[in-house]
Order: sequence, then C-alpha cells, then structure tokens
Amino acid sequence: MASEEAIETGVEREDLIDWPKKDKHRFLHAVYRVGDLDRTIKFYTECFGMKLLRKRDVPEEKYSNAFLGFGPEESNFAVELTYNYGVDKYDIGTGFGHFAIASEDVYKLVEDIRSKGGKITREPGPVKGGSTVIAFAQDPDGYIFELIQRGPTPEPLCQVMLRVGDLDRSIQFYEKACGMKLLRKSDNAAYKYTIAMLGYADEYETTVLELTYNYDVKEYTKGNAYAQVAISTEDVYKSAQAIDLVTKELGGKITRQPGPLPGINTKITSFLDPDGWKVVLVDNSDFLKELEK
Ligand SMILES: N[C@@H](CCC(=O)N[C@@H](CS)C(=O)NCC(=O)O)C(=O)O
Repeated sequence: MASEEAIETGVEREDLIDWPKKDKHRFLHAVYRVGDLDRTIKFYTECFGMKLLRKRDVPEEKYSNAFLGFGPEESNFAVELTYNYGVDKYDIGTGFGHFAIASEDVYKLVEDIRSKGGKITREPGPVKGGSTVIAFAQDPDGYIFELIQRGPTPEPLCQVMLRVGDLDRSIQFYEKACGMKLLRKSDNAAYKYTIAMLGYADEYETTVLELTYNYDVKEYTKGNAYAQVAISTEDVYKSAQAIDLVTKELGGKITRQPGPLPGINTKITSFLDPDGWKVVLVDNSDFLKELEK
C-alpha cells in the first residue's frame, strides 16, 4: 500500500513538473503604477504611438486602470497602468530596468518624442558593445523605455527588463515555473553584464522577459512603482501546484492561492520569483471573457 501511494505521488509529481511546458502561455500585460493616468495616456499615445485599449474605474477600491498597446489584447501585449486615488508619486527602485518598443527608425522616433516634449535619456546609436541601434526615453513617472531599431514586427511592445542577482537561477525558475524557453543568452564582458531573453516564441515576433545580471550585483531595490507581469494559463490550479514545487527548489513563493478574483471572477494565481519579482498567471478563457465585457 505504502509503495503504491509513493508510485502514484511520483506520477502526479512528474505530471506537475511537465505541466508548465505543456500549458498554453502568452504574455498579457505589464502592470505598474502611475501618478496621473491622463498624463501617461497622452505621453504613450502621442510619443510612442500606442492606442488606448480600455479603461476601468474601481471606486470601491479607489483605483483606476488604463490599458494601452499596439494591437488588440486578444493577440498583443499591453501595459496596464494603475492610478491609486490621491497617489501622485512612486519609487521605481534600482531593479526595474525598462519596457521596450521596437521601431523601424529609432532616430526618427527620438525626434518625434522630443518634438512632443518627451525626455530622451540616451541618444540613438549602436548599443555599447554591439551594433543594434537603441535609445532610451523616460516617461512622466520616470519609467525607462528602450527604443530598439528592428524590422516590422507584430509586437512593437517587445520587452520587460528586470535585473536579477543570479541569472542561471532565474533562467531555471522561469523555464520550470512558467514553461518559458531561453531564447538567447549573451554576455557583455566589457560592460560587465549578461542578459537572458526568455519567452514563448521568437524575440522579434512576441514580447519577451529580458533578465539582466550585472557582475557581482546580487540585490536591487524594488520600490513601489512596478508591480508585475501577467501571463495566461489554461489551468491556474495546476500551475500553482507546479510553481509551488519549483519555489521549494529555487526560491520564490506563491503569494495568492489560485482562485477567482472577488467581483470579476477571473481565476488567477500569483507568485514571487527568487528575486522577489511578481508574476500573475491569469486563466486564459476568463481573460478573453473579460475583454468581451
Ligand atoms: N548595467 C546595465 C546592464 C544592461 C545593459 O547595459 N544593457 C544594454 C542594452 S541590452 C544597455 O543598456 N546599454 C546601454 C548603452 O548602449 O548605452 C543595466 O543594469 O541596465
């Protein structure tokens, strides 16, 4: 009897370990806080060419959201801005890196941003130690947007960059907990950093998570501005069990047990990665229903 139980548990465990790779995932949106929703909507639509996709006000909880991006949320990544009533300033911390926008002409984009009063913090030109043309713009709350020159793409909102203290541990975590693929890892010894691109498809076609390790830097501050990235799943319950196993091996923890959100009924689960970066998994069909409303 005891051995039968052990075999059954072993099978279940194998099934859970395999689940994140079998699950159907997609990056849905990055969630962060801003001090003035209209100011950011104006900046992103005028300077970056994003579209305002939807807005909602939740007065019971004293916050509003605005979703912006380059295409419909059914197929494209979006930013979910959160405005908390009465809070006009946040601390971005040192760990959050940037969001990125791909453009066919970064020089022209920079000119346009400048002419609309936007702030450029790094002039366009080849990335240090490489050839890709990049620039950095800063939004009204201080969030950095890397502008990356590349050919036409179905997903211009192409990266969320976060800094981590142990790159291999993070790669393993996102592979095992979220079923991501390591798309590229590149070391830039001259500038003392290594990056890893993780995601679900080609980095030029979809949004990816870019993790940066700066040599010898193990910890960063998180501030209170950037919140999380949301990823779709077919089964929040099974995902949470799988993630729980991974956190026992690599660190991190489940912060919200799987289940429907009060009021909107969308099933979610959320967790922290080993560096404390938050991820929320959202039931895919509930999410699509939410968009229909
Ligand atoms: N120390 C940097 C390491 C990452 C990094 O340097 N990334 C490249 C882009 S992949 C960059 O920002 N280069 C700056 C430049 O070329 O001016 C950080 O933590 O942001």
